[in-house]
Amino acid sequence: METTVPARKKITFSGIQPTGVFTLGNYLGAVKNWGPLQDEYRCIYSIVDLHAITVRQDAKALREQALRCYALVMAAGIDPEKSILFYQSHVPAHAELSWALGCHTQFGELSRMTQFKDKSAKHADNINAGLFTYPVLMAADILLYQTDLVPVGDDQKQHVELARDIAGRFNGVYGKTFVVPEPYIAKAGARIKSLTDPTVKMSKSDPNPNSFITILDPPETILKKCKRAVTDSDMQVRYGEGKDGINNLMTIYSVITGKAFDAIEAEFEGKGYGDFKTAVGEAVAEELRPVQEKFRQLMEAPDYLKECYTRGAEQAAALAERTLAKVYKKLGFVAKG
Ligand code: AQP
Repeated sequence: METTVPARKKITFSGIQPTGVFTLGNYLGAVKNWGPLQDEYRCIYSIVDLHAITVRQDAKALREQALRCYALVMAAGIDPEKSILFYQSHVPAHAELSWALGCHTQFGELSRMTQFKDKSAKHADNINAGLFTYPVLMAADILLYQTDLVPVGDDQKQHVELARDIAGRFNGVYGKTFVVPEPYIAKAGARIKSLTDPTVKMSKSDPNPNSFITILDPPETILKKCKRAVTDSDMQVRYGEGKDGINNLMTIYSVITGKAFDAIEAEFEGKGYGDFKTAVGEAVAEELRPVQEKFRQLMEAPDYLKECYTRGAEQAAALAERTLAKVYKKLGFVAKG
């Protein structure tokens, strides 16, 4: 009798840093896209707290943010029964593989990373080695799980490409060890811009809170931030060159409502920016309402959250240790007795 081997479900891995309450940028560019992948893929998602300390953090605030971040990811649609959701620091294999991969990554490659250049400019008083080797840890995060697909915002594309290069190089030297992952970048919303300077990306660690909308902002704050968003003096809602602020608001509105840019232009034909900004604010508030509601419920169930992240770490560690053992063997380390 012929037996058919079921195809292995493809694996996705992605992470988010608990460096603050995540923003509309993190949500539209990454986390919102994670949920729909859960039925088709074996999804592995991590709160990447090891990455967060590349920038100086207050320990108490980081712990609280990390707990909220876990609940927020669940509130945004990640079901821990379907996906593996865990804290990076709970699985030591991430740091261990990072060391091994760091010994196979060139100084010159890391020097070219734009995030390193941006972050070292922003934190000139703390350009630490971790900030420099961040992409190696990210490569370890991805490669540990034999990941096929990495759903990220556009800003992380360069890091995923480096992970691909490292995987290819390691496989070339030691024989097939890692799956070479592909970035998975949403067509729309992959780079949401700051509301106060629409030439730069919206970031949760931006010192100006008016520059971003957080997932937990109340509707009146969202509306206020949208109304204050920097635009231009053209007064026409249309997507075009030199209209970064309006382009950004149109992108947000389009990703949330599913409306195409020309439909949005028609909807606001002859209307001022005030009406448009109000519509964007209301759409964002409505989109986030169920996420905020679910988040509040989860935060009232700390034991349940703990159960989820404990199980998540066990599941992740089992997979990660398998890859790490394979790597150590290929590198020539003596096996544990
Ligand atoms: N503005 C953005 N638009 C679209 N996607 C974005 N992402 C981040 N900002 C935007 C995506 O969100 C995921 C998680 O990001 P992260 O927390 O791991 O780190 P980050 O990219 O450095 O995000 P922030 O908000 O700018 O954090 P801080 O301020 O701490 O550095 C990633 O998939 C990212 O692409």
